[in-house]
Amino acid sequence: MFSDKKEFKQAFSRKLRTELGKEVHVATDLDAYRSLSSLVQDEILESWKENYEQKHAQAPKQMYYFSMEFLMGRLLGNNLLNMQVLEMVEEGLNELGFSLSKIEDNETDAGLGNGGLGRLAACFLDSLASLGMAGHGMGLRYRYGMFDQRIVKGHQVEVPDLWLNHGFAWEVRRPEEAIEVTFGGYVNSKKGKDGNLHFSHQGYETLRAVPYDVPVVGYEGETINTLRLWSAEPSEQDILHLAAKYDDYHNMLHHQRKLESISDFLYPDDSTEEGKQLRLKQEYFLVSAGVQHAVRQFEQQDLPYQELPKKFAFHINDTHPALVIPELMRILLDEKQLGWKEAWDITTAAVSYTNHTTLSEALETWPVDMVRNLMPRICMIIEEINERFCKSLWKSYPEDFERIAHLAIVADGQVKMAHLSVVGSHSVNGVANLHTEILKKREMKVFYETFPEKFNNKTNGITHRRWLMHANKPLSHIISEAIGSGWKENPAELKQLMQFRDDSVMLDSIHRVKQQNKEHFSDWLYKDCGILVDPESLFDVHIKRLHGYKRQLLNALHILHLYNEIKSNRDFDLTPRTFFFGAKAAPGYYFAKKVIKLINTIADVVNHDPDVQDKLKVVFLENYSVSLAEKIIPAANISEQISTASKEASGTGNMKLMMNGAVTVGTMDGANIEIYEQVGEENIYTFGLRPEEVLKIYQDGGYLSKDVYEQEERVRKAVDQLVHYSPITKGDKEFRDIYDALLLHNDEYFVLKDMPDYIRAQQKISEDYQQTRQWSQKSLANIAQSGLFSSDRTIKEYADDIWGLASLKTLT
Ligand code: 4GP
Repeated sequence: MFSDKKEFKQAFSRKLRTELGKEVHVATDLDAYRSLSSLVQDEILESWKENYEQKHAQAPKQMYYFSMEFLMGRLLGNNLLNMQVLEMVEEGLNELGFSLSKIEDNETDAGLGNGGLGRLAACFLDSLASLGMAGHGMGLRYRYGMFDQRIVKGHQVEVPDLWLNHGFAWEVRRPEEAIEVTFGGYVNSKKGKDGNLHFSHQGYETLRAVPYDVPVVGYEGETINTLRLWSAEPSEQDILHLAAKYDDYHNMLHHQRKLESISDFLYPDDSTEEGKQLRLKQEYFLVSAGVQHAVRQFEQQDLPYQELPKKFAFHINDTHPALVIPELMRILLDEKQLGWKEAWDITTAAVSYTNHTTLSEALETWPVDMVRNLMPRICMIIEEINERFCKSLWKSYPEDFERIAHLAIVADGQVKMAHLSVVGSHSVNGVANLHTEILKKREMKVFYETFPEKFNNKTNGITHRRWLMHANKPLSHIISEAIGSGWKENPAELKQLMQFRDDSVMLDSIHRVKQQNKEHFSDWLYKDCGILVDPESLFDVHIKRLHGYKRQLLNALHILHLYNEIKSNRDFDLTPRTFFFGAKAAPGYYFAKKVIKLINTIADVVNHDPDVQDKLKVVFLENYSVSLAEKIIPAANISEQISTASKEASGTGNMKLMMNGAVTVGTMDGANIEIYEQVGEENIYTFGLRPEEVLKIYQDGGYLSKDVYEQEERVRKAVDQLVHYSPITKGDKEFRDIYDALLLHNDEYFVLKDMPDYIRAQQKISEDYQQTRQWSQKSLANIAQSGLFSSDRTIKEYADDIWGLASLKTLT
């Protein structure tokens, strides 16, 4: 890497000249981004291969993290940080007349994910590399990532994400490592000399999976892992086939285009199963390419296949890549001629599975016929896994028909992917204590009784490098001044900040930095989005996917309640507050889109009402993304984590906000509970039904939301504004469906039930925020206790308990 600033400036200016033909004084920020990223990538490439050959080849074991989503965000800043040249580069650029943050704003987010699950995968990659572990990502190179969200007249409009338009600086195409993936056709069986049946797949179509490798640079640049993204291309062999099959050139092109479209786009649904054939094809495409690649790598070591699980671990991020199980079986059985038991032992020892949600609508199932048509041999293997599994159950639980029917992998014409994942792996984990308990005691109760040893918890985490060191440099700075910089390597050391609980200088610094961050964010918001907010107001932040259970509607109704109070009482005492929302709704999720419209309508009314003056402001941030999160999180005072208890598996936004000194208002759900345990009740605002209460009410068939509506005037007044003539409806019926969901359909997510207690918690926040010193103490406690939620901790647990993965740092 450039050894000093002078060298960097020379190299950067040279890049501008040789790649873009520009001199520094005429270069735009986009030019600067292109040159800088290319320069950094050159540096990474220098050590990437060497890194691989020297370290990974001798690595005792490698782990592949299979995921349909990797929500990476921007990579420039992160790479500079991890290569430890960020400050030097920033200074050098300043001297040349550039601002690094403006340059960074020219990088398009790599948005190859929907939300929590995809971003978790990205944090995990950062931790794996930073801990020096050989853990790589296996994903798809979607041509279009998560859609761009535009707000037009208050409505969400989806626009394709053209993230590759300026090229992706960090990828390396490796056509020489392409792999053939087959679809369709039929299976022939023949009795072999050994007396066993042998299967061969014939009459299929072939697709070429071409890998694009993205280096994942660990902290201090010592380890560089790989995120391998597969792209679908026609196979040359198949082009000849097609040419023979079609006499019309256009028909042939059309067919070919259809094949390639497999990696065209990411399904934009969070926590909801789409059930579309193309999605199943995507899943198999990723899995088949990835597993074939791994087996080839293993074969270079010249070991018996039985050793495979000692050398490779395959982790499946939710059930989407569950076909890893039958695909590995297929290779071992049909290509390597192993017997069933041997192949099965290898497969189950190599595969582990994480569940990310208990929402029933997210449970993946596929019609057996669809699986058979697309992947006939895979389907046969799944059926055989099912048959053998059911037989073994019968042996252990004779005549327990109920259990067998409950656990079967194939039933009612459907393949149940969660069942396949549990049966075909050696470890099943949830993502927060509560979530894992719910899996064990409810959602997967019978599986847990059958295989108790497989179940374990791994509470999620986030990378403190991106979310604190990079996103919030001023805060990182004061932390290091107070406790030294050991926390960067070992975030548990953040706890030492607790010594400063009563230190006025420290508390003032915490307050000042938050204030500066709010001003900085407000400036950006004004300059880039034309939205004016008051940085003196309390910044209340609700950022996540839009979903019924995440209850943005509860927040919106509370704002309506505050508005009503202000309107009915001019002297209503309210701490001035700016409510920020950032959320994308799945394009087909009608209710979620209505809520977006409602929030924008409320914003329009509240922000233009002179009676409100500076007391309330509502901002819906368009196109919420990783890079937008990095901007707003350091500026947040309040973190809204208000899901219906028991529904949010873990949450990770809650951890990012906490780490940046925001105080949570939340239900006892997911990882909020663990945050509560860390910070203590004086540093978090909890409210609402507890998970066991929610689960009990569901069991009893729900509650009568009308009762709350009738008894609670504040609730009634807010809800009525959705349908009565009001500034919100202006006589329109637009929000009738929301009203009906709350009252007619009995409020599935307990919005009304929890609203009075939410109002109470919010009132308390308004009062407490006035006490600056005490508030800074809460903020400090949140930062100090956030070390547990570093993904380094999570990854160490996965590595020790599930993957058997060691750090390569010890090998140097
Ligand atoms: C999410 C969960 O909803 C969230 O609670 C959790 O923190 C995150 O996974 C990571 O574990 N689930 C999804 C999904 O994103 O698509 O199911």
